Amino acid sequence: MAWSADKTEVKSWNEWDTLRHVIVGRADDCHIPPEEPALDAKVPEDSDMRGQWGRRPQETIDRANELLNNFATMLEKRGLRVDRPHSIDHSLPATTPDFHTDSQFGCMPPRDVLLTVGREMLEATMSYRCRWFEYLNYRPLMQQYFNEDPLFRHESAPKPRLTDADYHPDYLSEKIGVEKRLQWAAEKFFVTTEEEPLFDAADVLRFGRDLVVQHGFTTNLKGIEWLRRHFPDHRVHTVNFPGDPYPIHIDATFTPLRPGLILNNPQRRLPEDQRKMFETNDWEIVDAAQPAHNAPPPLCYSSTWLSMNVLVLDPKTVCVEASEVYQMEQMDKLGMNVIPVDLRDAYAFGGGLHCCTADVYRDGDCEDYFP
Ligand code: ABU
Repeated sequence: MAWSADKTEVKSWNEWDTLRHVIVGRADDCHIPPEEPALDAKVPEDSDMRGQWGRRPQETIDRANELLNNFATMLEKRGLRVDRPHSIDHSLPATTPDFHTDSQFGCMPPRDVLLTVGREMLEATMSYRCRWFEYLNYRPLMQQYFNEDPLFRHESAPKPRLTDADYHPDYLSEKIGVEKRLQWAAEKFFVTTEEEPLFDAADVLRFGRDLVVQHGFTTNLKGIEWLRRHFPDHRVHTVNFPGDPYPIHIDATFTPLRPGLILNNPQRRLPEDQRKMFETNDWEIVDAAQPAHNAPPPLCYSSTWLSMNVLVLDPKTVCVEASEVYQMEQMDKLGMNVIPVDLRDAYAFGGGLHCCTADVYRDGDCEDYFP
């Protein structure tokens, strides 16, 4: 049956089928959290974020919200239904019997927290202490979907304890250096240990029957094993990208655009032995264009490769950040219709166009793209 805006239905099996209903994050009350092990490991040693924490300046929150609101309005004008999170008070500390941190993060970006697989939305374990309660920003929406869609499955992965046993102390030293980080990434030695299952939803890409999951700082092997057991009808593939010294979230590294075509970050190439399933099924893996910027904007956790963090609206249409001229040009050459979206001033709040959204409904069913 065709999708109707009057009826809530949760369903999304992949990253590219026609998007009808989506969540767009908000910058409300976003904080830079105090130092903590896994978050620290992601911040480059020369970053302007080192040693800073507290509520983000109001003018930057307002500007990011302006861009996120414009993005949401543009999607609505194209006929999509857009929902927004309900911000909790992120200035409150996150405290459990096992840890305490003085503030939380925000309700950006939803893609890190919510994983939609078919008719299910799964709240990820998360791996930063400051993000432990972040699912609460989305609970009003989850309750609404549960009330309105009788087939919706609302799931939450086991909340991790996030004691010090979850983090390798080697990553806590003041100066590690990029060379050492690259060596550790090649050895698959990441900041998170195998104490308990950990994953962020943005480490998972959905290809119908197949889920491709990045092993890195925010997702450990036990987290991937948990996903494998949780989705027994899926094939779950572990990937890693040794060229990335700060490996969190797969969506500025590996970007499927449509069946048969994936962009790969040229500095973070998928190793040869992990390409087989794509190559034997005639999928093309193309190097992404260079970012247009030499550095991320101020107080930003992410790399310049948010250039390839795009939102696919359907297999022929893609939203690309408006200043990313090389990425837009490449998309055009690949036969995509490009919608430029101004979002760079919101990058600092946790990411780009893919990060700041979470799928609720896409057309299409669960296909097997790698028979
Ligand atoms: N959340 C995506 C960030 C990835 C990157 O910094 O490249």
